[in-house]
Amino acid sequence: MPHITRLLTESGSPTVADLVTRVLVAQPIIDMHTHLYPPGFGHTGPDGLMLWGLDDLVTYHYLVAEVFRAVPATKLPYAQFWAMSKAEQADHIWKQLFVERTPLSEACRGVITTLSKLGLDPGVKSLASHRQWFREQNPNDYIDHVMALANVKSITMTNAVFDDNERACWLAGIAPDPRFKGVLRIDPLLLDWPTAGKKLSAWGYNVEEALTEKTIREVKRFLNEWCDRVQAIYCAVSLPPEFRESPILEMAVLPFCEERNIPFAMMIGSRRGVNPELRDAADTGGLADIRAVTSLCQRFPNNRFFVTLLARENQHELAVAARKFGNLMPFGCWWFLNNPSLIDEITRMRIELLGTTVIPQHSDARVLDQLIYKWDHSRTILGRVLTEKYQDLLAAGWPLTKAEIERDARQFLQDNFLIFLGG
Ligand code: RAT
Ligand code: ZN
Repeated sequence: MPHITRLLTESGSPTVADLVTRVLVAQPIIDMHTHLYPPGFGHTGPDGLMLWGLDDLVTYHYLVAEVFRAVPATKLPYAQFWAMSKAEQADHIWKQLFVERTPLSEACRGVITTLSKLGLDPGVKSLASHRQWFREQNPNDYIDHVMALANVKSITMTNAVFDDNERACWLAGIAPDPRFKGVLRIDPLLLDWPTAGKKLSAWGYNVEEALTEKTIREVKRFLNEWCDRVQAIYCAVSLPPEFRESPILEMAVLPFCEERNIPFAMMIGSRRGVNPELRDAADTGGLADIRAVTSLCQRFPNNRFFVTLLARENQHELAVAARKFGNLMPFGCWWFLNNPSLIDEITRMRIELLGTTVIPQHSDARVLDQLIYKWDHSRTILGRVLTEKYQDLLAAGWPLTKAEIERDARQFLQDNFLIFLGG
């Protein structure tokens, strides 16, 4: 089989799996959706938007949900948990999920991977010494350290411009940080226009509840001003499973995106606040209607849509929809899908239907340090799937080269995003 010989000669690698792993590890990532911020947004205290370090890592909302399974609210009432300091919450979670139970869940394993890769012993019974290590880190330098460990080249933020705390930071003036790119996140505009409209009025935009021409003009002025302020590379929203259509989206947001030549990202399937006592961990997911996506792709051919859906059951139809519409880019395995078994299944299916023309993953990291594990785990799974696909291709007679594997890795982990952004 000459092609295999060629692959081996070029790479000097004994197996396709080794080669794929090496290439993926060496490929820098552009992370297209996170909830991370640079230190200028505050990096300590309850209002600091930059989450990083041990206590933020261990009190990640995925782990808060899990600790209330181990110790239900009948034993530790929600109010009592929320009244604890962040360090106390972290100690409680550590004890329940890492000391008294085996940390088998993906969110638990993530903490273990992260600590190990930082060179810290993950097997400790108390967090005290690690807490001290994190206290000694300078947040700005630590960002570089984490990005280097995760081999992430660029972090895309989620700039919630209707959030009072974040808005105040921007208005006070934020020095641009070249490591972070902005995204205009506008959920309230689409989910609750009457309330969002009142805010816009209070901020000096001349809007009425009825979507008159003047109101649409003013909504676009708001979007344009904030797009400039956050230097947004795309505009984004998270929508409930019931989402079908939205007049303000079609009349104001999509025309604005087209004029600015930026994509619109839709993350559909989140049902907010099913158990509000859990706060950030309160949400669940539900089945979306793919026709909400295909109808927009069809009727707005000059717009580009990044789309991720939260229900496992929607994944196949999303990939099929992307075969019909070149202005639709499926991305990531979102939130409750960001687990190895589901990433494996979804990535495999997407590659079978779409080849290399998909963005297989984003991190959704909320805590800086999570970049380390989210990308380590996802790279491993992408490597596993690709290895199998390359082996099938070799068996079919394709003369695979190392350069092709490198090109694929670059397309999956950065170029597909950049090219779709650029239009
Ligand atoms: O994955 C998450 O952390 C969720 O809480 C959400 O933030 C979600 O990713 C979103 O962007 O709405
Ligand atoms: Zn998110």
